[in-house]
Amino acid sequence: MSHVESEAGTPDRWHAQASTRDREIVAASVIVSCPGRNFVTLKIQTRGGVHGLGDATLNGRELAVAAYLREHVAPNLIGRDAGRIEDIWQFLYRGAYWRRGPVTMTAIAAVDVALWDILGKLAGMPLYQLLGGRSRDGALVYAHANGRDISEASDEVGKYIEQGFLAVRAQCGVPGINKAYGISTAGKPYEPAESELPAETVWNTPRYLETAPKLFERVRADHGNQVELLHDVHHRLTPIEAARLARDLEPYRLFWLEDATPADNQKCFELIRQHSVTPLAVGEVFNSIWDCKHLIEQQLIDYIRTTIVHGGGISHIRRLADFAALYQVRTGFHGATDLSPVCMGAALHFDTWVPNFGIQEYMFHSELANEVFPHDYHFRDGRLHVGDTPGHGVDIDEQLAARFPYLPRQLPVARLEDGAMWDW
Ligand code: GCO
Ligand code: MG
Repeated sequence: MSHVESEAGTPDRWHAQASTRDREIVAASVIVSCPGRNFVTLKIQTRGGVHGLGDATLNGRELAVAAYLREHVAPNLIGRDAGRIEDIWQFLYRGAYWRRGPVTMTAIAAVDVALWDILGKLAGMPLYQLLGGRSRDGALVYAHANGRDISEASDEVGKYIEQGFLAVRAQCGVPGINKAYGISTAGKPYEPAESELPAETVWNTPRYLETAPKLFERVRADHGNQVELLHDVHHRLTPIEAARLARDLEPYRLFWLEDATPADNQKCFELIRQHSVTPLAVGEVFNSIWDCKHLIEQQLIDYIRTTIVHGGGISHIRRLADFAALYQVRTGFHGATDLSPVCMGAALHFDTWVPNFGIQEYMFHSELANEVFPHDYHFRDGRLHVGDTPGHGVDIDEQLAARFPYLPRQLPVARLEDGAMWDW
């Protein structure tokens, strides 16, 4: 299969730098590596010697995406023109017959981001420039503060403020709960996928509902009203419980309350909205514009968190962001450490351009992960700033990556005290 046409002699820069023959995809390889945690990376190479990278990491289900890419996607890419980003997206989405779902959309995202990266390198431009240029100097980010109890969590918030963060997410342990969501193991950065088989945690809603407002009362008392505060419920409440929490938190003026109830049935958010003006954020487990259509159209949320990596890449998230803008819903991309620096780089370029930007989640990657994925974005004055490297500005040291083979790791599960399964 070949899509090679002759465009020799065309004078403009694009054609001067890359004829369609140079843009032909000659290789697509999947790199699975565990520099502290598992990452899946797609590398696409062109005949002209340019390569692009896309993140394909789906936490706890990494090898499903790796196999989807290796077995079902890569053979379809060989011989295609890397410049036909939209057509390749449509080919992988419509052409596969089986649409949507986290595995498919993560695989499509990896291809899409790698192609945008190639386009940037060919054009000699950073990705934000290709999207339409800068809308802002840097992307406001929020850090993760957590503690075993309220006082430890509030101290952690203080440490991030000292480091220059303007927005901090706060989570704390709940008395009587053995492992509340978001709390790290003794001094280590928070990483939920810690064991080969899922850790079993226990959940108690009444205790949590009692603790969370006290946490924010204390954080506001300790740190004042300047810092933006966020909180993640991680899908644990029923709609009416979520409504109560959202109302109880109103005095502390949260930037957002995240995943207050599972969003499978989007109408559930109507109940929360009827009772509270606390801004709501949803979407890290969504993978398509269709997953959030009702929430956005009915103005049931304020921030959409679907990411570049799990939401079909730049091409699809751009459609989602434009749709959300019609309803004044802003972006707030998921940015936990299980999204690789490749995703972070792409997300930051998007954040730098997208008019309806809200905030970007930012958990620090380990030093080792940063060495495996050298990048040019950096934190300054509460914001992340992208560089002007052509493409998304993130590369991979394949030799170093090869030294850290895949380790099976799964996310925890939650059960109620009587043993019944609950949402983690
Ligand atoms: C967040 C998320 C994470 C997820 C994790 C799952 O808001 O950062 O909820 O903590 O649980 O990314 O892979
Ligand atoms: Mg979350």
